[in-house]
Amino acid sequence: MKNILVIGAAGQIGSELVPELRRRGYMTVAAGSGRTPLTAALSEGGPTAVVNLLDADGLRRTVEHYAIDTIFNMAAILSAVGESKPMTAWNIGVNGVIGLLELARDKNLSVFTPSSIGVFGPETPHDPTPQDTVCRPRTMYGITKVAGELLSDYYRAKYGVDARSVRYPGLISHVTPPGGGTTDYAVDIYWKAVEHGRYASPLAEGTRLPMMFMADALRAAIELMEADASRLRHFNSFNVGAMSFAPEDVAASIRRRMPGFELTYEVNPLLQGIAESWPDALDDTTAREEWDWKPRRNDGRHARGDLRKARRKVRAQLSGLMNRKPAFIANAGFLA
Ligand code: AKB
Repeated sequence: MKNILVIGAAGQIGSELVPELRRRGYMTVAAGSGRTPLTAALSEGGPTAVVNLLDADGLRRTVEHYAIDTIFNMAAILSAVGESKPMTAWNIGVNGVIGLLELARDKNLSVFTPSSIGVFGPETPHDPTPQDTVCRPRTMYGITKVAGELLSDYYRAKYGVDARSVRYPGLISHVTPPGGGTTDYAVDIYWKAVEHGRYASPLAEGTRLPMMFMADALRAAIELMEADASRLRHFNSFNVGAMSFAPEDVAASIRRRMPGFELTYEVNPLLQGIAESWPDALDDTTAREEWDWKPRRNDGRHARGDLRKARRKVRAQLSGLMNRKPAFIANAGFLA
């Protein structure tokens, strides 16, 4: 891995992955679709490109121009949006991925396309969800992710393409808001806490989902791509766990900084249905064994109730958020 192209660089993961790769010394081209502008940090920190995942010729030209050897494909239509735009989800998640794998086959590229806990469904064991298990999702997002995993393994077996991936849980970050995911509440709740002092959760009390802070998510992607291929038996895709919590757990942690914070529930049946079909927690033993995966910011993944460490992380996250919104710090008086 030397010259890297990050597709979807303006998105939730891409916008933090690019600086991390550059910090680690990789020549990294930040590629957006042109719809969402790249942040100044991305465009001033190194080369950029406008790339449409579905434009094979444009993608090829960018790969050739920068002598790219590795692509991180972070373009995605998340679970909730996928339900209202199934064809777009299919185009990005399946047609985009197979086009990329064809290019990788031709140009001898390594490819990382994230998978998700969305590959699981109601028949999957939920706590913890094993590595090799039933993958029968009920969302278009999940279907595209299963197809992406299978296509990636197919291109690896048939054509020797170095395609690897992890199944991300819900990701928590404060740099770029996520868009259209079922786990988004875990980010949204902080913004609403800061802005309004209250939050109406679209997921019901007790809805526990696997979650991960962005720093770990970036490490998972980079460490898997740096891993010695001869140690890997699974390639697409690895369960990666960190922690699990429900809306009331986040609320409790926010209240430690903001005692008046109010959590109510306005359950969204679509999101609730998706969340109930997903794991409570992930068994990531395989990733730990094959490439030494270890989350740095976890809370004892399976420990219901004991969220002491998670709350510390949440407070740190809240501080990060407040650093971005100085006006709200003053208004809310958090730091008093
Ligand atoms: C979503 O909620 O759609 C994503 C995911 C877990 O893949 N955050």
